Amino acid sequence: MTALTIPGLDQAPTTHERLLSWVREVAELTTPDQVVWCDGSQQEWQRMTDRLVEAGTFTRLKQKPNSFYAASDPSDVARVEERTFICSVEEKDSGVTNNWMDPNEMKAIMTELYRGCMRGRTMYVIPFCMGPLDADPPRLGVEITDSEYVVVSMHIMTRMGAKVLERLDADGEFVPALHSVGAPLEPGQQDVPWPCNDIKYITHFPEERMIWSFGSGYGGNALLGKKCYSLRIASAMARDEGWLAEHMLILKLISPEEKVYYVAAAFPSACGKTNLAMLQPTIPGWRVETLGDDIAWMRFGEDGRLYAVNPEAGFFGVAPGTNWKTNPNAMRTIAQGNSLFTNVALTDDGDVWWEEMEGDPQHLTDWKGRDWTPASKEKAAHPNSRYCTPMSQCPILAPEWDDPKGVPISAILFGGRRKTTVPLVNEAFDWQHGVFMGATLSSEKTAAAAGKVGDVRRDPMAMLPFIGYNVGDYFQHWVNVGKSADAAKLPRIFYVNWFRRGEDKRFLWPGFGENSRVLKWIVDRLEGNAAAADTAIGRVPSADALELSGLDTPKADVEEALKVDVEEWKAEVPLIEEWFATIGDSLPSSMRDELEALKQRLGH
Ligand code: SAT
Ligand code: MN
Repeated sequence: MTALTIPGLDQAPTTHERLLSWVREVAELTTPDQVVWCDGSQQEWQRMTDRLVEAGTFTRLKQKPNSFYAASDPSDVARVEERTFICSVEEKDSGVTNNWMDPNEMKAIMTELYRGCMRGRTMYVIPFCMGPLDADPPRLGVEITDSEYVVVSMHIMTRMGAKVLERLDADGEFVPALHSVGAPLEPGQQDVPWPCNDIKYITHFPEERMIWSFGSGYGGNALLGKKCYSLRIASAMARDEGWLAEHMLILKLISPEEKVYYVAAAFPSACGKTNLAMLQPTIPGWRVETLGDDIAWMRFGEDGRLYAVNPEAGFFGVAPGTNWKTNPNAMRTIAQGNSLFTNVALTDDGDVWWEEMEGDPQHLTDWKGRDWTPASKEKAAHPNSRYCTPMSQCPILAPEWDDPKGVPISAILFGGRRKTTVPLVNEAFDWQHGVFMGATLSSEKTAAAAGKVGDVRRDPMAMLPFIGYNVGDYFQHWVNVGKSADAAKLPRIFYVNWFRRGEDKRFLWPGFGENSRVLKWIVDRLEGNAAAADTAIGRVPSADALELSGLDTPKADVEEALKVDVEEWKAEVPLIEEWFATIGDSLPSSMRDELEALKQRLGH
């Protein structure tokens, strides 16, 4: 009875039966005041942003057109990994890297949380598509949310609205993604600028290809097309269908001879992924164009090569540290406006600021709404504050970024943040050895994360919080992908470390635009034009094999950055053994073989 009285519910611009019945079921459970079907139009953006300004969630920026500042609840600033679940039917299919609960048990708990949770709010239905709309098949989803912040963020980060519904009517399949901030309003109750709930669940049902999220408004917890769909659910789809869904940037490198190479690269957070995606080469004649900064879906093409598409349509980048020196192209992208900024600081003249940005502000409003001056002890912007900006505004966007075919990947890079042991660049002997490199990817914890700073943790393929199934099966899938292909057509795999330090703790390699020198060596390798020495851990260049002209760094430092120290690597072996032991029986035997082979080569 109640459902029939919810305004908007019956004004669905679709006849898709499964969608209609799911929307009705959710509306009956969550009892919103009204239902709105999102069309993705400019008018909708206008309406939503006006409403968010009125609610106090958004502050309109005076210095950037059509752009807004938002401050979250101080408790709702990041992904909540301990509240993130992979509810596969069998626990073993979730694996040691994920939290698991029986799907029926989880549904019972969350159904009670969802009951009446949209009271006093509007329920939005957002049809969206990850990746190009004319892909075959298009990867469609529908997010139901009670957050206007989510609606406008999805406008930027995904293809969404009426055009998606058209495809949906024709193709049928979609991933249902239910989201609520979990903050119902009693009649007459004043809303807060950032509604959320202390109880949070970010839940995935991989067999059903379904996502349920409750209690948080933050990006990765609430924009369900991103990590939830495009990595956790998509990795399970990819396993079943023989492709890869990875936490990788996609860049296009153009040589002075106008030869084009596409590179995909995986790094854990705070290791410069967005900066590398938009790199400005320091070596003359080389250019970089961007196709994506966070996620790559890779499928074999008819020619047997691995082709990548970026499922997203926007950048959701970490703001602090981004400036005209570290990432001029990100700065140019946001300067055009049409962007959202969350948990950064606000300047007195109505612009945004964050740590390490140019300028020397004497007074700001910090992300918690307090006065900030250079004497303040706390940072003005939260370390995980974000800009959300359309990719189409990126001045170095590759024109083929929206091509449903994707781009053929020539090299895959893995990397982490290591002070010692791991050389600047190192090429795998073959695909399986490259999978081993990815499977043992390691990075030091940064000050932003919990735990002892500098502690090395394994982050396989930089996917630790994003693998939607058992990590051992995931490694096996990577090995299988290599076996199913023509080895000569597979991307070559490299491991990079921009963060190695010398005796006095200084960085041995300058990073940023200078990383183009490493990219050049990599494509020279592909062309058979660059030397490398076989070491115990892989193929490593000497300093002479790198283009170093014009580099300020002393050659001795570069040599140090490239060094493979057998004693350091012998000390690394037990750490890898410990990591593999946690995976247990599902670890593929090929990964044990690779570890044994490494030990042999080290004379261990
Ligand atoms: O999860 S998000 O995509 O919002 C950001 C991140 O933590 O990588
Ligand atoms: Mn990411």
